[in-house]
Amino acid sequence: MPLPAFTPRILSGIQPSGGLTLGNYLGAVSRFVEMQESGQYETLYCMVDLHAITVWQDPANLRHNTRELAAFYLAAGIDPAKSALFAQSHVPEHAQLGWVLNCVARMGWMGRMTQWKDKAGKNSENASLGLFAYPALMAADILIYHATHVPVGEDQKQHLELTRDIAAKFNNDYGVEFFPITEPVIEGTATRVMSLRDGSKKMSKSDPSDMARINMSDDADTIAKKIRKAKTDPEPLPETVEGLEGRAEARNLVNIYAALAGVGPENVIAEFGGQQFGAFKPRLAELAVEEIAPITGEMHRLMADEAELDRILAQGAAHARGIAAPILEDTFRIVGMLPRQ
Ligand code: ATP
Ligand code: LTN
Repeated sequence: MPLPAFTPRILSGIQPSGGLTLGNYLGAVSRFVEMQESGQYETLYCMVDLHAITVWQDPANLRHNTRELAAFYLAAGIDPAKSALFAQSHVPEHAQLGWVLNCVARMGWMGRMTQWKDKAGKNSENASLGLFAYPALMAADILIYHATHVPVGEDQKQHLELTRDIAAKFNNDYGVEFFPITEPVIEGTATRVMSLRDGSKKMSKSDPSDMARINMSDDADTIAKKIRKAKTDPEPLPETVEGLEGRAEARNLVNIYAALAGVGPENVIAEFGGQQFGAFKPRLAELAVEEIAPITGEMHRLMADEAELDRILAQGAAHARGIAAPILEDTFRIVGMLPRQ
């Protein structure tokens, strides 16, 4: 049976766990801005601080990182007049629905999540219960707004499939058509920006090597150095996109260039095909600096005015609660915690 029509609505989140990479920008925030500007959706973006504390966070750092992430969103183009921007913990309905969904999700589903396996590692007995339940809270982040679309990087695909399973099981268990079956939006040339040191690994803020990533806080010289030293193979760039097959590092640099320039990889190959990395890398560095430096500058400006940032976040949380509260109330009615209407 088709589900009722839902308002086209976007929710996405990033953890304020410190350090923001070019992967977060190209794979997530730049896409969030595009979707905000498309005018086709209501847009809500948050700092998922409840997710961040699934691994220990120093309180002073968490406060700082949450403001820094808010500044990043704003500097990259999230406009508080168009999108709700808020801290997840300030909208208590996330955690409240999270509990209900903990009771819908199955242990077996959670145990299969690759992020859980990666992050808990061999020492899962000592991982927090929150880290295990992480994807059910993520489902709540999305479903508390009846969000229809969720833009994320490729690494979040499995969590979004789980969100769909949780929504379908809730609907089925209670015989309702209440939660939408959310669509992941994993599009563009930068859905998986890879490490600069190893083309088979995701560029990550938690990589022990700082040379593996470009941080949004890196200055021009650091960015240029990291790109100059990025791992490549000895061949020149291929003449066709197909020629990137089996050349993970070359493909990654071409994709980063394409995403930064807002073109397809075929345009980058048309311009640089046949050239050596020695010629391509300085051009890539220039482009990266051109894109990142104004964002970093604006982040610093915004972070100097904490009161203004906090005001924007309070306004975002109030807006978000206006949507979330009636959906939580309906959920409680469905589950039997409030009288039927
Ligand atoms: P970690 O790398 O420590 O696991 P993370 O950066 O993946 O952290 P988040 O900060 O929560 O974790 O990620 C926020 C968003 O950025 C998600 O949508 C994620 O898919 C996206 N993202 C993160 N890294 C990349 C990457 N290398 N390429 C594309 N998208 C990315
Ligand atoms: N798990 C995500 C962060 C996240 C998220 C969300 C993304 C938490 N809740 C809701 C999209 C929608 C990650 O990037 N690590």
